[in-house]
Formats: sequence, C-alpha cells, structure tokens
Amino acid sequence: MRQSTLFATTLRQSPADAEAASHRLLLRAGFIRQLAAGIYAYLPLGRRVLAKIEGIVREEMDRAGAQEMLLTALQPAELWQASGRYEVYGPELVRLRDRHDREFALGPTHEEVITTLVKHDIRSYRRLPFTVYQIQTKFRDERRPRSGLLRGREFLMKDAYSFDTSWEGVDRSYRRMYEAYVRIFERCGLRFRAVEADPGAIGGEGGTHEFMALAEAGEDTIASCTRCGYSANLEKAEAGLPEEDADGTAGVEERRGAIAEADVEEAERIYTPGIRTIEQLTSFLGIEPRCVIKTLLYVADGQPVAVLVRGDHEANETKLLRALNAEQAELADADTVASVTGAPPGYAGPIGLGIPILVDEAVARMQSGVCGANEADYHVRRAVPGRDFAVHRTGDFRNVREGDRCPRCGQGELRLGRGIEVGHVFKLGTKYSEALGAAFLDAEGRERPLLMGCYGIGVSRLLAAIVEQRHDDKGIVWPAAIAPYRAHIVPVSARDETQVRVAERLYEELVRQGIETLLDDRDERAGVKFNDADLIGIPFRIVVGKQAGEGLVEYTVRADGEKRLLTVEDAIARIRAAAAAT
Ligand code: 9G3
Repeated sequence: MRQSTLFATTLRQSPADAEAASHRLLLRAGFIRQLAAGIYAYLPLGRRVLAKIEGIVREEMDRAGAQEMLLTALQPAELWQASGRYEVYGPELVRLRDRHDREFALGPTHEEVITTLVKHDIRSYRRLPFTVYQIQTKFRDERRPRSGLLRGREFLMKDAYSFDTSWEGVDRSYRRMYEAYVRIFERCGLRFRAVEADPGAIGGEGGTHEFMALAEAGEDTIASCTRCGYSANLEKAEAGLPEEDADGTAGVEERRGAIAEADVEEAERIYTPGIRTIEQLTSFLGIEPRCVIKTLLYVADGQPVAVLVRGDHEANETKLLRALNAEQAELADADTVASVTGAPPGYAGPIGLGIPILVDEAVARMQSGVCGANEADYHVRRAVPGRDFAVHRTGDFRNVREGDRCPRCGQGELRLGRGIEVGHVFKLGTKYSEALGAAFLDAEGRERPLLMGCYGIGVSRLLAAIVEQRHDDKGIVWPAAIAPYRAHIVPVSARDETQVRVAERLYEELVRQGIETLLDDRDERAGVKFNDADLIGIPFRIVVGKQAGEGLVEYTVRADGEKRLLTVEDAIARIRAAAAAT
C-alpha cells in the first residue's frame, strides 16, 4: 500500500474530550473517525486491524467447534415481548417502526433471535449439542458513550450461543468457549484476567466469568489474590475473613453472647449538632471510621431498605440487589430519608427503624459502634448489634478493599486494579428457552427445555483495549499478529532518487514475498514521516537513508526501538523471520 493514497491522514492533535489513550491515538493515527457520539467509522487502517482480530476470533471459534452464522440487526419487538425483556430495557434499546408501523428493535444482543430460530428447527436430542456464533454490529443507546471504541453506541461483537440437553453439557460447552477465549486474547497480545462476575440482568443460573483487559482506563475494578488464582469483579468479590482475627472469628451468635456478658454499657444518645458525614463524626468524637455503623437507606424496587456497613467500608449495590432479588436499587433521596427516619440525611441509624435492615458481617461482628439516632443533630454511642437493634439479615454487602484477606485461600491479600471488560461468558440455563418455548425431545420422548450458554467478545472494544495496553508517548505499538501492516518502508527523502529506487525495489520484493507492507512515498519532511510511523505503530520499519547507495538500510523494531544497519537482503530476512514468529 502506498501511503500517498491511503485514505485519512494523521492528525496533529486529538479532540479535547478524548481522554482515553486509545480514543486519542486511534483518531490521531487515522484509524477511526467519529460520525456522532459513540458512533465511529473505521478508516482503512482501522478496518485492517479489525479484520485481523475477527480472523483470530473466527479461527478459534471454529477450532472450538462453533458454527458461524449471521443474524439480523432488525429484531421483531414480539420476540422481546415474549422474553419479557422489552419492558426491562429502557432507552438503551433502540426501537423503530417499519413502513407498516410494526415495532422493531436494533439488536443489542441476540438471545431472543437465536432461541427463536433454534426453536423452529431443533426437536430431537440427536441434533444436540451445538454452538453457533456471529460477528455483527450491536446497537445500545448508551446514555453517556465515551472513550471512543471503549464504550460506543454501535459496536462490533462476537456473540455465541450454545445449546445442550444437560447441565453437564452446558459445563462442557462453557469450558470450551472459555478456553477459546484464553487463546484469542493471548494471540491478540492482550494482558487479561478471567474474573468471577455477577450475571446481572441477563440472569443465568450457573455462573459467569468476565475477561478483563488490565488497563487504568478500564471502568471495572478487579480484585485479585496475591497468592491463589482468585480473581473477581468488585461487584461480586467476596469479603473474606475479618482482618483482625486471622484465626477465624467465632460465629456472630457466640460473639453476641460474649458481648452481653461483657456488659457493654447501654447505648447513649449524644448531641452532635450539624454532624452529618463520617469524617465530621469521627473527628467530632475522636474515633476511627471502623467504630462507626454507617446506615445507608436504599429504595429497592420501590421499597425502602437499610444497609449497615462499617464506617470504613462501602456498600456494594450488586450484592444488595442479589440479596433482595431486586431488579434495581438506588440510594434514597432526602425526602425518603426524612419520612423513614424522621431526620435529615446524616442521622440515620438502625435503632427503632421500621424497615428491613441488611447488616454487613463486619458490622454484626462489632462489639459496639456509633450510629445515627434517627433524630436531627443526634447520634448514638455504644450501640450493640443484636442488643440495641436486630441483626436478622447479615451477609456480605460491602465492597472488598485493597489488602482484605482472600476469601478463597485465606492467606493471600486482595489487590484492586482497573479492567476493561472485553469478554463475558454465561451459563444461561433455560431462561430464554422456557420463555420462548425452545424444547427438545429426550431419548425417552419427553419434552425438555434446551439448556443454553451465551458468550460475548467486544471485538471493537478489544481493538481499543489492545491500544490502551500497547502505546507509548509517540503512538500505538501494534502486536504483529493484528497490525494493519507488518512492514513500514520509510525513505528519508522522496527527492533522492537512489533512496526512492531502493525503497521501491524493497517494497516490490516484500510484497512479492507476501509481507503486508506500507510504503511512505509521500513528499514530506523526514521528521513528519518518522512521527507518523511512530503514531501508526507498524511493528517493523525499514528506513532508507544516506547509506542506501551502499545497499545498507536501517531496520527498526517499533516495540523496543532496536535499530540495526543491515543489507537490504538481511532486512528482508529479519522481517520474514519476525512476521513468521507471530
Ligand atoms: C439490551 C440492551 C443492552 C444489553 C442487553 C440487552 C447487555 C443485554 C447482556 C448481554 C449478555 C450476553 C450475548 C453475548 C454475551 C453477552 N446489555 N446485555 O442483554 F436490550 Cl439495550 O448482552 N449476550
């Protein structure tokens, strides 16, 4: 490819609102262009990378025995009404009417579509199991699309769906997809972790993992053990053993008995004028945040509920939703707080509260603590869980913290890091097959609902995640396996006919040998060419300069800046060897 004709040039700077490195660099290097918020076109360089990633995905999906299909972007609303999801999803689901005024959705995912297709074609257990997949554009009208391809409103996804007759079968299909994902992300040169996740609204009975690209630009937080392989999305990461007694704490029941004997003095109301936050309370009373019982009021599916967490912990909404089996929950507003507690925000407490109270285990283990008095300007000191307020519902309702003990091995500590979700695999079970009536006849002729799994990779998001992990201050550093070209030939001067002749001959030879090559044949200053080459990030570069007349060229590796003066033949040999190595 000759760079003088390549569509779209590099940009000197990126738009101000582009914070994420991948957003900035993919725009500046001429890989993507934005048409509207969250909606991007792929320029030729970007399309070539996308095609390479798709190729790896396709190879590994096929190797795992999945069959490629292409489903429809337009989805009849009836399917979503049948699955009951039409109402669950709000403005994020793109809806439209056709010329006959019939309702459709632009597909954000394809559980309903594929289950309906399978329903009409599969009757006998003899036709099972199988897994199908597609690589197709998805539409999700995100309220705040941001960070370029990392969170778009139109994006490329590989979504796969497995169909089995038993849970053992689902486990096999799931494991095969899981292993294919590991191979895909490794081949793409990604640093990633598979973490235990929360199935969220999609449902699914049998567990789910997210594949997280490790990157500071990631929206998700991952907790990983320093010793064992435990790794989980913060939404789900379990708060393990209490940090104070590593010998394993006595059960809450036993401890409470001990407390009663210890005869903690009775609780006492204290005047705390204008003291509303944990910081104000701890400095006003001269106590540690861990001595505070923080009372958070939520409205879960319309019902007010209180969650108690220790003053130095944060409540975890996902765990709350799961414990309440609720669809959604948000913090109560000031009016709700006032009507439930009789006080403005900042004075809520568990004593005498007439709503359900979920008590995090760390609070249940407290001997006593300071909490709100449900009265303006008052708190309570020496409140004892189980004595001064009920602890019917105890559980893990908090976010784990850096340094918490690992819930799996109990020895290691949890480290928190940011991640970009690039893959998500689910054991769905019968949620969609029952809703849509997709069943099979088993060997005894009994009708049974199909057991499903679903498996997604954000292909366009993966492209951006790779850039997040592989760039430097000069630009993108593509792994050879997915680079838009393998070799980049840069003559220093387009006016020096020796350099041009050597560059052209080198270009022809590489192309003849099947090496994808970009030739910078533009009449630009050398500095511009080198800056653009660094920005675009093609892994192997050959600079044709002053010594071209002696048959010598400079071979450069973009990843580590290695430079060598080589004969043209040796430079070609090195690029062939490097290209073959990926
Ligand atoms: C919607 C909208 C957004 C959505 C969904 C539905 C996420 C939705 C979850 C999944 C689950 C799996 C198959 C591939 C792997 C992921 N956002 N999800 O179901 F209507 Cl607007 O997509 N689907």
